[in-house]
Amino acid sequence: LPADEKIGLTNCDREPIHTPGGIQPIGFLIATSADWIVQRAANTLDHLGVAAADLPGKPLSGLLQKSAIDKIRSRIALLRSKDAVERMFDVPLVDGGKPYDIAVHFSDNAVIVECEPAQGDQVEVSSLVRSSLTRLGSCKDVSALLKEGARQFRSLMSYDRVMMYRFAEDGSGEVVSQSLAPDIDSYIGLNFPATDIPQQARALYLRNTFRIIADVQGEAVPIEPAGEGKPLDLSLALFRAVSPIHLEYLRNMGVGASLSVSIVVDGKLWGMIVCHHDSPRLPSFAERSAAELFGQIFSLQIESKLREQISESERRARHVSNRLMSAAAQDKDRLADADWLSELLPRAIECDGVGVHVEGTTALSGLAPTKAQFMKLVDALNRRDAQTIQHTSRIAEFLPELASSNSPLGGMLSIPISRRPRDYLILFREEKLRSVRWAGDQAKSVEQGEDGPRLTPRKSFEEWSELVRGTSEPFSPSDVRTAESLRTTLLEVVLHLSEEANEDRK
Ligand code: BLA
Repeated sequence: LPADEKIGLTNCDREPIHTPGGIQPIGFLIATSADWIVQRAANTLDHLGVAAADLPGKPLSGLLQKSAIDKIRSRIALLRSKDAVERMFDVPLVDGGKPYDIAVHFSDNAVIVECEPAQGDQVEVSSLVRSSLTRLGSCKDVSALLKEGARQFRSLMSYDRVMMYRFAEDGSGEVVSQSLAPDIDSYIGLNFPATDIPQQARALYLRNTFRIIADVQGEAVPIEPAGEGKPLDLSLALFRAVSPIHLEYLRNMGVGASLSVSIVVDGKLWGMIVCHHDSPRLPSFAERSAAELFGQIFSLQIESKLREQISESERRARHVSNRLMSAAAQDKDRLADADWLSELLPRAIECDGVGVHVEGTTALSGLAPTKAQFMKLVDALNRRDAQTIQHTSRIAEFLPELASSNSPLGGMLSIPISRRPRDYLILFREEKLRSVRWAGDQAKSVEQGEDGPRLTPRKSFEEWSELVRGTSEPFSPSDVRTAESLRTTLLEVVLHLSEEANEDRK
């Protein structure tokens, strides 16, 4: 960001993090043209004995031995898509020199070659992944998978803190499970605003599912030459230098190094496995491959459990629908029995309270507004489209007086249950802030950093609290589908009852 711009909720996502102009000094980087002429380079002095600034324009063959270049070339031939990265282990770059691990990929018209000293341990790690994946196989649902996943990932990668971070629709997120080394602070249940992982970062993590920050104190090494032409796009580069804003955030958290792996479900960034280490940490190339593999398989497992969850909730919704139908057929007053409804309905659609308004009678149960407020809500619904399901995660949109009243209500979903307007079944949800657990003092509170006090998890939480005050977890598309089908059932029941009433009158 330009130096005079203050960090805020709107400019975080304008930082061009894919072209930072530098790398983390994990190894050295060379960008070449298709005919193997070096275009740009970084950090080559320690590794090849030549300053990066002296390399542009020189052929790669003057730097690396032929066998190494042949290997790289054969790997490049394997790159099938523009987002693919190919790797090779233990390659001696110069005659008699130390072996390097190498990653290659395309960036615009350049080939990017990233080389780092080999640690040579790939075999052992891949068998470790296998055993941790076996444990995951026996998890029965998403929440068990998240818990066990954190535990397995920590035993695989040996970071001090491993968290499963799950995104909400609006890009904010929550730490939903964790595994900690002894004496490490807990972040479980903490929620953070979307800006903590801004939009362009989330987009990049969908494309490149692995992010490593080896040392939050480490200085980035510039890519030479810096000024000429389009900046080098490092979206897929492992060594990509880190946003200074994010580095400060991590330092304020007391973190020395981080690693994160995306959890991608149905093509969307569903969450991330986020790891912290107290001190700098660079897992070996092979360990990182294992982490990526773990992330891919873990994502598939989450996806499949979520599918099961959806069919299970559809099954429950059908069950609730049947119970409504048969109970109302036996006793039509049942439909005005809010206590019964507030026991039954949360099995189909998560809610904390229920209100019904049928044929002039009103009943409320569980978390609900006062009767007077409820009638105002019904009026407000009647003034809008009274024939369709309406819902909001901020009930004050319908009942403005709640905005300033410190009400525990967050969202509502209304199901019109008569042909003509006026009769409704309304579900209420609690304000999210009240249902969220805040680990409070456990998160390190850190004083003013160079970008202000904003960049700490605690400030983040406070800011997030302001954003979500008065709102609930939104009703999902699947909640709305369930509500539609309940509405159909209820309309049938009501229609049937009124026909019976007509029969009786004859
Ligand atoms: C990146 N922010 C990230 C990443 C995480 C978080 C996990 C991915 C990189 C990594 O693994 O470290 C956020 N980390 C968290 C959260 C927790 C955590 C929420 O441990 C909770 C426990 N960050 C800000 C603000 C800005 C910002 C205000 O707080 C912008 C002005 C930016 N975060 C930011 C950027 C990145 C980022 C730019 C991308 C870093 C990169 O990949 O270069």
